[in-house]
Amino acid sequence: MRLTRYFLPVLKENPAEAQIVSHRYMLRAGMIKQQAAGIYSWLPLGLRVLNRIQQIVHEEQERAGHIPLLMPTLQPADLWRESGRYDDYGQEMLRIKDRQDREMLYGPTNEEMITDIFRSHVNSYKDLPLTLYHIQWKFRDEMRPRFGVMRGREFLMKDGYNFDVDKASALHAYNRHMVSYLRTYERMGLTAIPMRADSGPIGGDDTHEFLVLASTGESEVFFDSAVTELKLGNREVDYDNRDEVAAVCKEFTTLYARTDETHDAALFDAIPEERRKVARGIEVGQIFYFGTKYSESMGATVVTADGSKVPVEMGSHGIGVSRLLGAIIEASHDDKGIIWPEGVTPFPVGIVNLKQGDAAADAACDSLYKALAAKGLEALYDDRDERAGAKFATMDLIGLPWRITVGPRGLANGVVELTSRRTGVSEEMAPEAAVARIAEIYAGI
Ligand code: 5CA
Repeated sequence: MRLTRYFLPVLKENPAEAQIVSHRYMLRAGMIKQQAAGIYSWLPLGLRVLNRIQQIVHEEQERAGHIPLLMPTLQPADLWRESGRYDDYGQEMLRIKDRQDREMLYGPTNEEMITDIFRSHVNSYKDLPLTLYHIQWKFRDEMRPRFGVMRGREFLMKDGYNFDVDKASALHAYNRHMVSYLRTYERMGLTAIPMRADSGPIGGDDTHEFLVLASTGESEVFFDSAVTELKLGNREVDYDNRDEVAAVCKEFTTLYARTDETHDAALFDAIPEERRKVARGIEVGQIFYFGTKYSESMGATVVTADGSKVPVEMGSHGIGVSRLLGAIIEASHDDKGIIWPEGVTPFPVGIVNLKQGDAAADAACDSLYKALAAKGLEALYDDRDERAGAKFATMDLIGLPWRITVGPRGLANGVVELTSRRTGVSEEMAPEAAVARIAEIYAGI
């Protein structure tokens, strides 16, 4: 993408309404525009990252054997009357009437609708296990929408629902979600710690929240610092193997890590003092096992192997897709701007032409751009007729992890400069070597 042909409305000034760094940088980098409290347009750069995050979520869900579908944002109130949540949900639910005076709502979550889909089409244990998920916009009329996409009213969520014949199978689904989430967050460059949590209006016995540590997080968290060292890495996990999946969950949930809702001071005090940490965290996901809470009230049953009819065992599992942009920026930035991890960056590399209009510099940039494209890497080429300083400031603000700087002086010696946004370290090399290096960096991503 050539910057002169793109739409990147960066702001020079800090927007007064933004209290935290991620909100500030998302506005300044031209990623989002507020349309009403907690409701945003996603401008092209923001949309690119949002799409990248969705792609990673899809890949990891499908790897775990979970199946995508798409449910609507608007739902009939009657479904929610069946579970009893239409009245319980309160003012957070946006209630709408259509022209026939039928009561509708903008879905804050989809337990009722997915249970309705299930009961319409499945009635035998032979069709289980089944986990269906979607990535869809939600609306919660939050009392205090704030911090940009972090606590929106309209926000994008991945929500998945498992259906199983018995509790042991449903707990395996819960564990599968935990492992797939760990991998999802790691691919986004995040350390998200599963913490025992409270189930709130979703209900249920077992629930974990995934928290990214950040001083601006809304939750207070208590943990053993050793938990932050745990990594899933590239290990292969067989999602059908219950013991293997459970062992990974055990590894990640044995050390003490809880939110303030479930904090137990006695257990916490038993941790060696130097490892006892109190901090703040951003909740980027939550998984729930709630058994037959919805299947009983909504009549979703299956016939088991011995011919008896039982309510299906369920759980629901969410990832805050749009919130993740804020969380990633909170975890990865400096005073010049965002530093995208390679896994989610809107463009893999930026090209800065120090002397636009100089025949050699223009030609070198064009050929770099094409060579990168030939390797499947779309560069953002700053081809504006601007000072070098302004071009660097834009690149630093929007946070592409790698920058290739091209100028007449370097070209006279046959080199361009490759700079890491994270370390600030620059290296001179031939243009072909820079392309090869970028290709190598992104090969496994
Ligand atoms: N049905 C369940 C799981 S599918 C559910 O709704 N869970 S939730 O309430 O915990 O939401 C899932 C995730 O969505 C949260 O962990 C959080 O990351 C994100 N989320 C919740 N509310 C908001 C909000 N107002 N703005 C942005 N993200 C939010």
